[in-house]
Amino acid sequence: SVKPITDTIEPVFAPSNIALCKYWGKREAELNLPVNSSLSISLAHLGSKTAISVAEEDQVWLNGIRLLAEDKFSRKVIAFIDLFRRADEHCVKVETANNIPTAAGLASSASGFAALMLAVDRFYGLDLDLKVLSAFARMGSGSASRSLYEGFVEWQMGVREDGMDSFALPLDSRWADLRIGLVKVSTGEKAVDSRSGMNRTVDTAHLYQSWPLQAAADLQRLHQAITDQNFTLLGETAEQNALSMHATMIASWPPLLYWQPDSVAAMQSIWQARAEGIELYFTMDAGPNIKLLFTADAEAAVKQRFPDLEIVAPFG
Ligand code: 2P0
Repeated sequence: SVKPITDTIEPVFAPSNIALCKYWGKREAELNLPVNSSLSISLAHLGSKTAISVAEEDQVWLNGIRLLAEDKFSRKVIAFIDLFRRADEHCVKVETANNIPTAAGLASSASGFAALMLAVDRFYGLDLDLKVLSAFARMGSGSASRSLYEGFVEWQMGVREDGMDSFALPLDSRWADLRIGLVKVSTGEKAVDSRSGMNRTVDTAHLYQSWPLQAAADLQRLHQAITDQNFTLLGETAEQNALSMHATMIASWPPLLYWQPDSVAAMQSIWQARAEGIELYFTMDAGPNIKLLFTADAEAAVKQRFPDLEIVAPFG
C-alpha cells in the first residue's frame, strides 16, 4: 500500500497496438494469463493519455466526460487502482483521453490500461521497471501489456502460476517503410466485448483446440519475416492468423461474428488488389474494422481503393 507522492501528475501517453499474432483465450482469468504468446506493432501517435490526481471521491473521466460510478470501464479502472492502494486511503480522479475510436476494435483498452499503469507508477512514485509495469498492465487488460513499448512487441505467455513471467518485451527490429491503414467500417460500441468473446470461444468452440498450434507457428514465421524484412511473409502470416482467430469465434456457440457486410467488401477488395499485384494484406480484431498492412511504395495504390484511410507509419 502506497501514498501518492504528489497531488497530481501530467498526462502520460501509451500507444495503441495491433497484433499480427493475436492474443485469444486465457488460461487463467483472474490474472489475465493468455493461452498463447502474441506479437504486435504499436501505433505511434495513436493511443491514450492518462492523468491522475487526488480527489474528494473516486471518479473516472473519458474524453472529457465523467463516467457513472457503475460504468464497466470506470469500475475496471478503479479496480486497477485498488491493486496499488488501500481502499480507505484516498480518492482519485483518473482522466483518460483517446485519440482513437473507443470500443470499435481499435484496441483502446490496450493503450488505456498501459497509460493508466504508467500514470499509477508516476503518481505513487513506484519506479517499477518496464517488465513489471507490463505484467501489471496485463492485469487491467491483456493487450495492454504490449502497449508499454513502441514498434514490434512480443507478449510472452509465461509458464508461472503467479503470472510474473507473462509480460511483453520490445523487439529491437525496425521496419521504416511499413504502413498500417485503418479502415473504419463502424465506430459504434460492439455487442460482445473481447473478454466475453474469448471466454465464449474457449468454452464452446472445439475448433479452438487448434488455435495454440496456429499461434505458435505464426509467431515463428513473424520473427522470420521481421528478421528478413520479408513483407510477403509478414502479411500472409498476419492475415491467416487473424482469419484463424475469427474462425474459432464463428465456431463458438452462440456464434460470434464481428464482421459486417462492409468488412467482407473490404476483404474482397484487398484480395482483388493482391490479384492485381499489389502487396496488400489485412488483420482484424474483435470488431468489424479492417487494418491494412502494406509498405510505403504501395501507398498511392492503396489510397486509391480506400480513400478515407487513416495511415500510420509505426516507425516514423
Ligand atoms: C489482440 N484482442 O491480440 C486480440 C485480438 C482482440 C482480438 O487483445 O480480457 O481487451 O482485457 O485481457 O486485451 C483484446 O482483448 O482482453 C485483444 P482482456 P483485451 O489484440
